[in-house]
Amino acid sequence: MIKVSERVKEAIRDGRPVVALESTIISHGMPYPRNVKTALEVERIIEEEGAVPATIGIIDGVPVVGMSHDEIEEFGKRQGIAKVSRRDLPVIMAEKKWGATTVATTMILANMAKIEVFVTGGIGGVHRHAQETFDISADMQELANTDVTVVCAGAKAILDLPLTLEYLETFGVPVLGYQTNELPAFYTRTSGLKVDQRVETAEEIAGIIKMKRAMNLKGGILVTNPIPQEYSYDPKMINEAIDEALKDADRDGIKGKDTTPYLLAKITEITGGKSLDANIELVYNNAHLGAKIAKELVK
Ligand code: PSU
Ligand code: MN
Repeated sequence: MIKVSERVKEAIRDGRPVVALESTIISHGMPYPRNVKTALEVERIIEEEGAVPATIGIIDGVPVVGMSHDEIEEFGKRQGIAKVSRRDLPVIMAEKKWGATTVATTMILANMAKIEVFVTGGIGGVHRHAQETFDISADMQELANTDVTVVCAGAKAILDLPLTLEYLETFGVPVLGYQTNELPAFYTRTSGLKVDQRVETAEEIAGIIKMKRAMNLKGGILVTNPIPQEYSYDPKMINEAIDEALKDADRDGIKGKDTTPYLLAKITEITGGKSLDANIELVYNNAHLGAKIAKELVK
């Protein structure tokens, strides 16, 4: 029921490194045409590092693992592509629609295709005031249950970061900090919160993934990779933008699956596009690391 591209299929069969990529970041995370340019550049970086990229999305109800450049272009351009998390997957497939995969759905499909490493920007998590709203991203439960390592730049401060870490702890998800002791907060390198374990190399990360697999401990691993210093955003300015975006969301009555895309677009608007530059650079940075981990894993 899923279509794996020939290139990805062959790479997996031959034991070569493959890196999965999501498509919600393309259709709901960034504006056209920079979304397409970024998605293609991420694929190029992964290839340059010696791994095979597999961008995942749903086309006419068929999950595609390893979209073509034309398909990525269409994904970036097309209006009205549904944001597809775990609960939406059977619906969008049965109704033969187009769907952009979130972290949760990309993990599910990568796992079906036997891809172990997945690169993105930021994950969904426990939202602020989740105590009242119950708004916890399905990404959290997917990390708890699905055997894929997710490389990200931490999580945005649109979330409640301490609660997000508590949730991951409860569900047994290791949170690794690549060359850092602190959980990175997406636009900034620090959050004041500790990761479970600092790791120095891709080899060390691969060692942890292999051990988790050998022990049959189900679930993912979260690798957090801080944005490079030169692209990181001023913490005061970004926090002001985030607070403003949260207020706007409240005023506009934004709820459920619309919350994250709304906040991302608002922050881009408020920062005059500067946050988007940072967002793109951190994804590139994650692509380098993800490819290196995938290469170590197949050794
Ligand atoms: N956070 C970001 N950028 C993103 C997303 C989250 O900084 O593009 C996207 C990812 O696809 C993630 C999804 O899986 O939003 C989470 O949405 P929700 O909170 O509705 O689960
Ligand atoms: Mn939500």
